[in-house]
Amino acid sequence: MIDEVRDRIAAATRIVAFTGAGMSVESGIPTFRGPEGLWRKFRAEDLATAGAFRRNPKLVWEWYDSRRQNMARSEPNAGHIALAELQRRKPEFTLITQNIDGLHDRAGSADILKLHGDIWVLRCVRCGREVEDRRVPLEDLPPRCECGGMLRPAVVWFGEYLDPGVMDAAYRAAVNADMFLTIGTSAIVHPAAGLIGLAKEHGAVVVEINPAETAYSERVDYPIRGAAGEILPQLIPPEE
Ligand code: BJW
Ligand code: ZN
Repeated sequence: MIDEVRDRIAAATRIVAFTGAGMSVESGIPTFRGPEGLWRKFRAEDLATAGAFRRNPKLVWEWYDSRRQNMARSEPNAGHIALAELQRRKPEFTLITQNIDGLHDRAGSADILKLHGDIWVLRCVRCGREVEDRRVPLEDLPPRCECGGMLRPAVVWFGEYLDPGVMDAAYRAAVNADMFLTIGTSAIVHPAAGLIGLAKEHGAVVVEINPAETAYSERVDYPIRGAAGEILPQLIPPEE
């Protein structure tokens, strides 16, 4: 199956790569779901909400700060690097990620559609100002804006809307794709996961790269069971 998919990628033009937390596992960043996804006995679903932040901003910030520290120590893996290389070969390539860790940027990918925001950007809950802040660890939690308001991570929590401009661009890329790679996502969080079915309905060949089955496995054309950092370099080999 790997050889066939490699040839199809080489022949495709409008390729979309859609990535989730599994993309960064080999960089040392845990996924959300499964036994590794717990942080101090809290589930992501209990922490990644505006309600949790209102009730206990310090607790939610401690979670984000500990993740920022881990992400700052991590490096892009061979999978991130292969996707950046694919973009250099294919002018109509689009990278859509659910990840907030910044590893695609650091691997050299451009024009990334970040559906769930960016952990390195902070937004004031009072005046809305956004600032990039890469300090780890942050000194005082929660961090404060110049206006005195609390800063929050500029990420998308459950029950919050995704940026409509980013989502529109993602829908357009999915509808127009001839090849759609879904990589390292459990495909249960919407509206992001809906992109896979949308691409399929509009004629894309769908490839899934994941060591485990997902909510979409039965509907994809090529389910490849394996780790992103091992499979992607095989699908996107160095050019002769
Ligand atoms: C590997 C690997 C290796 C391991 N290589 N792979 C329709 C139906 C039902 C519910 C809804 C619906 N539409 C909307 C909802 C509600 C909700 C939702 O989807 N809930 C579901 C849980 C059911 N969605 C929302 O609330 C969204 N907003 C919205 O809909 O707004 C409209 C609205 C407004 C008001 C009221 C109602 C609706 C927003 C969703 C935001 C998600 N945010 C998070 C946190 C971001 C910030 C942060 O990081 O802290 O985004 S949650 C978390 O899940 C994060 C991820 O991006 C997202 C997806 O997770 P992902 O990436 O798939 O990770 P995992 O852990 O699930 O899977 C990892 C995979 O990797 C596994 O499959 C492994 O096997 C694999 N793997 N090693 C390759 N080496
Ligand atoms: Zn402010």
